Amino acid sequence: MKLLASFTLAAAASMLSLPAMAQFQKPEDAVKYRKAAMTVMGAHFGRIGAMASEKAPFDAKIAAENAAIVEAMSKLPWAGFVAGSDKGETRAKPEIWEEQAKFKKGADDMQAAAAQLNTAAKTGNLDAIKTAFGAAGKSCKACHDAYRKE
Ligand code: ASC
Repeated sequence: MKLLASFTLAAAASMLSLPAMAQFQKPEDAVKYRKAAMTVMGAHFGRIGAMASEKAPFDAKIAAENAAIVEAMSKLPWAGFVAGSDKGETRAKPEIWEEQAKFKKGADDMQAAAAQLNTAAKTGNLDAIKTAFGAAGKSCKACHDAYRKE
């Protein structure tokens, strides 16, 4: 019986996506979580950006490592946008919770762009990386312009 229960639990857990498993005690924890995810994503995105803009020497292996992290991180911030977390230490605009479909589309577009950047980085082709980096940057900016306070 115990065994069956643990199998059932394991099966249920495996159906949950990683971001959905993020649970928060209080809204401030959700704010911290999403900011942390964005910060890590931005750091690794920036390392690719330095190569894309030729401010840093191009190294295909480093680009690929960073793009894989960006893609993984791109899935995480969204679980942190829980209801009631538009207050406190956040620049998130209330529109996020008023325009959920539009916000989700922006989030989906960014995740797709991050996946494409990762695909491009795996080819080791700098031109492909530049193109994908530009598109990904636009997808970041679209939501920041619409949903982030100055
Ligand atoms: C980054 C970062 C962002 C985006 C955005 C793209 O590296 O921290 O917020 O790229 O500037 O336009």
